Parts: sequence; C-alpha cells; structure tokens
Amino acid sequence: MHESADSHVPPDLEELVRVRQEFEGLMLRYKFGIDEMMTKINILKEEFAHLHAYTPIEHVESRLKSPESILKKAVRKGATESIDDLAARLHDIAGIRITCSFISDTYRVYEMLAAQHDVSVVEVRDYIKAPKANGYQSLHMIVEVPVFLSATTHLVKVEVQIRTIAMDFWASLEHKIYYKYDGAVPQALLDKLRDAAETASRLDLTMEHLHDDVLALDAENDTFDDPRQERRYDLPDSILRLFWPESALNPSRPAEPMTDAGWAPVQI
Ligand code: 0O2
Repeated sequence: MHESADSHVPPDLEELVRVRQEFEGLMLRYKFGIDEMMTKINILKEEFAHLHAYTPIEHVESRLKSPESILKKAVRKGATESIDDLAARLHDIAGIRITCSFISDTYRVYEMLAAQHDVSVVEVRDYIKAPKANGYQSLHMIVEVPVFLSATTHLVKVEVQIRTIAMDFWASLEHKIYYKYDGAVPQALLDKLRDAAETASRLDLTMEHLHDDVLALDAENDTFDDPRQERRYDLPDSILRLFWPESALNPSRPAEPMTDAGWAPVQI
C-alpha cells in the first residue's frame, strides 16, 4: 500500500503542525479584522473631511501583536490552555491607534465607530476620564467586527485606542522608558513622567478651549474653511452643464429647445 508522507510524522509533531496552522489561521483573521476596521476608519476620516472641511482623525496606525508578545501576555494571564483560550482572553492581538487633535474628537470618533451596525463594542476603558496611576490617558474600546472568509464568518476582536496627540506623545515616551528599564523604572523618572502627563493634560484642555473659541468665531462669520483641505469631489462646471439646461445655469439666456429625449443640447 502506498503510504502518504504524513503517516511518518510522529503524533506529537502532528499536534505541533496542527497548532501552528491553527495559530497562523488566527493571526490571518486578526489581520483581516484590522483591515476591516482600517477601511471603516479611513472612510469616516475622508467623509468627514469632505462634509466639514475638517477631520477629527489626525493619524491612524495599526499593529498585529508579534507571536513573542502574544506568548508573553498569554503566559502572564495564564491563557495557555488552547489557541481558543488564548483568543478569548487576549483582546489586543489586533490593535489600532487613532490620534486626534482634541479630547472632544476622541469621543466623537468613538461614537462614530460604536454606531456602525456591524461593529459591536465588547468593552470600553476610559483612561481619559480616569487616567492610570502613572498618568496614562487614552480611550480604549474592544470591538468585534465580522470577517467573511470563503467558507466561514468570524467575529474578530480589535482593540482601538483613541487618544490626543499630547496623550500619544506621552505614551510613546513612557513605553520606551518602560522597556528600557525592563519595567523597573527609577522613582525619579516615574515622578517626572507623572508631571509630564499633567502638563500634557493641561495642554489638551487649553487647546480644546482655543478650538471652541475658533469654532464660535466661525459660527459668527458663518464659515469654517480650512485652507489645508482640498475639495477633491467638487463638480466641475463642464460636468454640471452636461446634466443641466444652459438656461438654468444662466437665467438671462433663453432656454434651448429640448431634444426628443427631453435633454437640452450640450454646450461645453
Ligand atoms: P503593547 O506593546 O502596546 O501591545 P488587562 O490584562 O486586560 O487588565 P491590558 O490587556 O494590558 O490589561 O489592557 P489595557 O490596560 O487596556 O492595555 C492595553 C494596551 O494599552 C497596552 O498593550 C498598551 O498598548 C496600552 N497601555 C495600557 N497602559 C499603558 C501605559 O501605562 N503606558 C503605555 N505607554 N501604554 C499603555 P500592551 O500589550 O501592554 O503593550
């Protein structure tokens, strides 16, 4: 009888191959979960810029946690029973970070995402209202988004961190310091970091108030044009004329006779 190559694989190696494949499949689904959420976020960003000549989203980045970090966190949380156990207990394998200019924008972005009917909010941690003891501020939401594969559909968890530029600046530096000292950061540095977090928080409030003042001025002048935003979807006159009779665009000109199809002749 002809034996397949697989029949020579020892049972524990077979299990290893199975776990590896299962893990790779899981990672791929998290990658697709990120792709789905990034599309949603970029659509919101672009639509907002188009409608309001302003966007609450300054910057978006994503990351898939490395297998090494997943393993470390899984061991720390005791989530090593199975790949399913790991997926159920680690919520930040797929991560997206959204940076906004203002605190009010972080909540606006949160609400826009939470309102999407195929996005379910599984958990919210508001470290802006209640900062961590070290000064860390950010709005975290764990969402579940459907990923449609050829034969199956999966609800994939993605952690979305929403924060201001100042909060992000602080968190990146704190993260670097934390890793440099392998978690054992000297007290003097921790104190300075807490002071810096308070400074960042004050800056955020000042910027928010300034922004409110500018909005109030704009409302008075009935304008909110940001010269940095180009309006890429403006309808050029030549296209408008294709669909509208000349007389409607230029009322002083008499209407052209309609053609059989009911359209006025086009003049470009
Ligand atoms: P990395 O390297 O960014 O992936 P839990 O066990 O569920 O109670 P968990 O999962 O740590 O706690 O949840 P939490 O507190 O919401 O933190 C999730 C992520 O938020 C972290 O992921 C960091 O990215 C970020 N974060 C939380 N606290 C801090 C902080 O004090 N400083 C900085 N710089 N970032 C923070 P990871 O896996 O820890 O790190």
